[in-house]
Parts: sequence; structure tokens; C-alpha cells
Amino acid sequence: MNKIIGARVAIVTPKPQTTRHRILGIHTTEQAQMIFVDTPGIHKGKRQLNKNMVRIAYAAAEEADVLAIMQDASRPLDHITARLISRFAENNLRQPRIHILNKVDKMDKALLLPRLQEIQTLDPTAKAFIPLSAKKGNQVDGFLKTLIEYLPEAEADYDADWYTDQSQRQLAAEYVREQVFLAMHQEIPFQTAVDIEVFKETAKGLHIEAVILVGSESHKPMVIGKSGEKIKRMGITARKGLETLFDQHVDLRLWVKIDSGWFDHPMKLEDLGLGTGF
Ligand SMILES: Nc1nc2c(ncn2[C@@H]2O[C@H](COP(=O)(O)OP(=O)(O)O)[C@@H](O)[C@H]2O)c(=O)[nH]1
Ligand SMILES: [Mg+2]
Repeated sequence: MNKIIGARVAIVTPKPQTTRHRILGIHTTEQAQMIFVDTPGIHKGKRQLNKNMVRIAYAAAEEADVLAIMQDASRPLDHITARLISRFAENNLRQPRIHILNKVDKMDKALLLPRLQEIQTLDPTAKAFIPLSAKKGNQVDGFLKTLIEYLPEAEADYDADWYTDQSQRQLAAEYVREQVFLAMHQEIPFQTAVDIEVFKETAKGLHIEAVILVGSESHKPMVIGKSGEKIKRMGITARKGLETLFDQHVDLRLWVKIDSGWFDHPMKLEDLGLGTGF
């Protein structure tokens, strides 16, 4: 989505479950307006947060006109992914399905054809099977061409200069969380959320104060780092990213608060924009 839109509207890290919400990425060309609905991945998880994330993903699939189902083709097809694909195939959904085999840049080319056949066997009525590299951009145009063929005719929903439905405030929270996900390990990122407490336009630009919620006492010093080194670095990188995205000066301040169990409290999740009501 970022590659297509040409801006970082969705945060990206190597960790699973980085995406927690339903995020729109809007791409308008002379031919069409494509509104991508990025969702959390389908995964297992006992926490309320994870249950919400999976519900968000399935709900988004229902509202879409086309389903683009993306898999990491550089890793062997596991049985959970295979089952998911056959379930999409068997459900006789009204939407056309396009399978995207991503990360071909880091896969052995000899494995591509058998992989394509494997997916085709699981979902024979899918409209297309497209190998591409989101990272390098290879075949992303090919995917868009195919996608346009299956879009219904309708008025554009958004003005041509819109590229996401997220507010600057939400994007700020996401950019901070991205840095936490990149810098922290094991359980810490999964028990972290970011809450924007102050968001103001000033004469100089934007003034943003964000609180990093951590899941336990022991996580706090890890996020802060020795004499504040870690949190400072995260703040600088997030600020730079936001300045590029917003094209204005950003003053970003970060704090850490302990909030054990936020990821299991339905009300708290709603407050953080992680509920299922969108
Ligand atoms: N090599 C390679 N890595 C990719 C490609 N697309 C995504 N990635 C990496 O895969 C990881 C997960 O990407 P992300 O967009 O966060 O996936 P999500 O968890 O499904 O939202 C990140 O480290 C990306 O840089 C690709 O085409 N090639
Ligand atoms: Mg994502």
C-alpha cells in the first residue's frame, strides 16, 4: 500500500501483528480511485486485542469490492495459510479474489511456479495469482492493472489528493508505535500502545505529546533506556518521519506509562481506537 501510494500511510516492521487497525490507503489515477483497506493479519491470540484485530480483518473483507489476499511466498506455505485460502475459496464470496504472492525478491525463482500451482489448486476460481515484490516494486503495476479490471463503476469517494483516512493525530501515534516495534523485543512491543495526549498546531508547526503505554513495570526502563537514550532515539526517528509525511515542523515529546492489561480491556481498546466498532 505504501509503495502504491508513495507515502508511508501504514507502518511497517519485521514483527507480526504490527498493523492493528483497519487503515485506508487511497490511490487515485485518471482511470480509477482505488481504496485499499489494510487490516491486521489473520492470526491466533487469546488477548482481547488480538480477537478485535481478527474481527477487524474479517469485517473489512466483507465491505471490500475485491479481495487481495497476500502471502509471504518466500516462506513455505504452512497449513494454516493453506486452510485459510481454501476457506476463502469455499465460502463462495461475492467478491472476486486476487492472490498476491509477495517477497519474490527473496525467493528461489524455481519455487515460484510450484507455489503458484499450489495456490491455484486451493482456490481455482480466484481471478488472478500475482507474484510481486512490494519492497522492490516489481509487478506492483501489474497488480494495479488487474485490480482495476474488477472494480465496480462508481463515483470517487475521496478527493484526488487524499491518501489515507487516518488523521494526523492517528498517524503520529502509529509512527511512534513503529519505533517501539523496531527497537523493542520479545513481549514488549505486543504489550505497547501509543496514546496522543496533546496535539496542537502552533506558529512553528505541530506540537505533539504522546504517551507510550507499556504492559508491565519491567518494560518501562527498557523503553526509556539508559539515561533516556532509547526513548530519545525513538522520538527523533518518529519526528523525522512525521515531518516528511506532513511536510511541516513537528515538536514531539514522549512519555512512558505503565498500564498493565490494557490489551484485555474492551473499553480501553475502544479509547485507543482498537475496538471493533471502527
Ligand atoms: N524482502 C521483502 N520484504 C518485504 C516485502 N514486503 C514486505 N516486506 C517486509 O516484510 C515485513 C512485514 O511487512 P508489513 O507490511 O509490516 O507486513 P504485515 O505484518 O502483513 O502488515 C517488513 O519487514 C517488510 O519490510 C517484499 O516484497 N520483499
Ligand atoms: Mg501491515
